[in-house]
Amino acid sequence: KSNVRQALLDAFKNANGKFISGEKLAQNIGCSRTAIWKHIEDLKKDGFHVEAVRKKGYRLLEQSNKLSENEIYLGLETEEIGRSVYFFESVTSTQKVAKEYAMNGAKHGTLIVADEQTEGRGRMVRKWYSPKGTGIWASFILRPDIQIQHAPQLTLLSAVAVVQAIKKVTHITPEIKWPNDILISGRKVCGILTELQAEEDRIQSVILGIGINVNQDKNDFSAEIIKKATSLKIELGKTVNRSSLIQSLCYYIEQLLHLYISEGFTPIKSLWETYAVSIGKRISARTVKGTFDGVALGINNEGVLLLKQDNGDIVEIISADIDF
Ligand code: BT5
Repeated sequence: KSNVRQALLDAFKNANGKFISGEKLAQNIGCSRTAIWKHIEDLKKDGFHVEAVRKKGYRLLEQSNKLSENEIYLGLETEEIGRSVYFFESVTSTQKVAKEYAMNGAKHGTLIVADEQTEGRGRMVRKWYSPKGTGIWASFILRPDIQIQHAPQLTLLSAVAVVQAIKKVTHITPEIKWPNDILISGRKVCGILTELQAEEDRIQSVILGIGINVNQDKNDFSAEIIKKATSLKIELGKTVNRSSLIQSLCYYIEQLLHLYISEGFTPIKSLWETYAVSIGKRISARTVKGTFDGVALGINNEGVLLLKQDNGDIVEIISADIDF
């Protein structure tokens, strides 16, 4: 990535939609006006709307809805999360790409985003539909200094981050269905997949996969999921800017991670509980050990779901699909 381009984006960001002259840009960034002009042409190719007016200079108009590394970088309010961002037009799965980057030493906060996934994955061997140009298909490489058994807490932390980011950008407050579904009006708008790479009992990296349905229309969903899935556009009635949502997601992940590292899981748990749908309700949990029916009491400090069966026994559910 070119430094000039980055500096240019920063300058536009600071100008807040006002004009800056080519001369001033060249001076501040320390390159020729021709170089500025060339980089502006590149930005336009990436979908930025840069307006050029004689005697006034350049200004950046509203953001485009095309994803790119620079589009995500512009407006990022974080120190670590998303600061290293890699964008791909099409990949098999961002989880796969992120794992390779993690193995090659990618730093904490590195973000892999794709416009399309051809083999997007859910938990187990389930499929995650990731059609082109409509959603956020993203994997974060995290290197938190925590013990392996606490890793499931990161899924819950991420769910809170997704809820807060969606709320910030759309003013809709989604609900969390334990452990990893984000719902709006009872339909799934986002799924989260947390995968670990560990050695002995130390975490090498956590690959946090987040899939958000953003701009799909109703008929964009396959028959398999049309009844249970939704998108932000369907719920809001208008298109949502994906870059803004990614930036917001980075922001909340970073904030919540700071909170988690400094104060532990307790504050994350209470945030999670304010957004959770199933607590206090009768649910049915399908696990590898069979199906358990009862009332969901809540989560414990490990992020494990507590289910009270009709005979009064309390079962700890570590991983399951929940019906209610
Ligand atoms: C999940 O699994 O919900 C985790 C999904 C994680 C996707 C992200 S995208 C970026 C990263 N790269 C990947 O390859 N994956 C991650 P699970 O709880 O197992 O739910 C999977 C089920 O959700 C499927 O069996 C379908 O029923 C349903 N589903 C599939 N695609 C969907 C979509 N786009 N929207 C809503 N539901 C969907």
